[in-house]
Amino acid sequence: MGVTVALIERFRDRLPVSDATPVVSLGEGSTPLLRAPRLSERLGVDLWLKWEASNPTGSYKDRGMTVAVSKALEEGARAVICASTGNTSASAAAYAARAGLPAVVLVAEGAARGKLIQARALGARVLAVRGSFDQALETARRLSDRGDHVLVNSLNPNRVEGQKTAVFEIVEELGGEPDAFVLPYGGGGNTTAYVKALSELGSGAAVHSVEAADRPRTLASAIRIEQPAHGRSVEASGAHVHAVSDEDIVAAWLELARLEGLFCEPSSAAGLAFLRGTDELRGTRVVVTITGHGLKDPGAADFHAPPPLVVDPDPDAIARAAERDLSE
Ligand code: AN7
Repeated sequence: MGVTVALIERFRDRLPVSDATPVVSLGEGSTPLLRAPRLSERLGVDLWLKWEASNPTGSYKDRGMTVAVSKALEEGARAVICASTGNTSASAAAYAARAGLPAVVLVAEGAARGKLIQARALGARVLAVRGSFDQALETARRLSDRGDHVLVNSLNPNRVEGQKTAVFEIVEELGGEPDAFVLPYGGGGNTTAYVKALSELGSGAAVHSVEAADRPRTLASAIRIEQPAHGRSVEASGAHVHAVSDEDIVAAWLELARLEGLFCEPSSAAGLAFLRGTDELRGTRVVVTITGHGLKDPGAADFHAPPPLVVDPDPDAIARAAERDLSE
C-alpha cells in the first residue's frame, strides 16, 4: 500500500511551490475517473466521469485550496478569507484548520445546508451575508485589500494553478486527451484552470462550460452567481459556453444517480444536462467533471427524490412493496 500523496507533491513541477513552501494537505486529488457505460449508451458518447466529490471536503475546490493555503502560510498570512456559494467555504475552513490559520468565510444567501455545516464544524468564523454571492465576494475583496486576510477565492491565482491538476490526472489516466471536457460554469475559475492546463499540455481538446440559464435564481445554488469573476477570461479562452434550464439539471442529476450510482449536488449535473440536449459531441470521447457531493445539498435531494415508503416490520408487506420496485 502506498502512502497518501499530497496533490502538491504529485504535481510539484507544475505548481508555483518551492522547498520553502509548507505543504498543507488533506490528501486531495487522485480522484476516480469512471467509465459510464449506461449513460454512454443513452447519450451516444464515450462518457467518462471525473468524480471530484471524493476530494477531502467533497468538492473539487480542495485542489486549488491546498495550493492557496500553503502559499498563504509560506507568505506569512495571519488569516484567510473567502466569499462563497458554499463549497469554497467548506474547503477554506478545512485547509485553514489544517494550517493552523483562522478562516473568515462569507456565505451567500441560499447556500446549501451541508456546506454551511461543514464550515461551522471546521471552526471557521462563518458569516451569513445579507446579500448575493456577488455582494459577498466584493466585500471579501475589499477586506483582503486592507492586508490582514489573504483572499482564497479563485481570484487568487494559486487556486487556479491547483485546479489545473484535474486535467493532468485525466490525461494521465486515459493515456491521452479526450475529445472534450465538460464542466459546470459558475464563477469560471475552474474553466480558466482547465483551459490553462490544456494549453500547458499543448492539447487541442475542447472545453464546454455549462451555466444555469437563470443564473441569479437557479436551484443549483453552487452556481447561483450573477457576474462570473472569470467571465472575461472564459470568453477569451475559446471555451464553449452553454446554458441549461433547472428542469434539465434536475433530470440529469437524477439520471446520473440512478444509472451510474453517483449522487452529486445539482450544480454538478449541469454538464450532463448539456449533453442530454445536444448531438454536437456524438461518437466522441467526453470527460464530464462531477464537481461536488450530493450530501452537500440534502434539501435538494429531499425535495426531488421520492420519499421512503412507510411499512410495517412485516416480511409480506415488505416483499409486496419491493415487488413494485422490481417490476418498474
Ligand atoms: C459543486 O464555492 O463558486 O465556475 O463559492 O461548488 O469554478 O465557479 C462554487 C462553484 C461548480 C462552479 N460545481 O465552478 C463557491 C463557488 C460546484 C461548485 C462550481 C461550483 P466555477
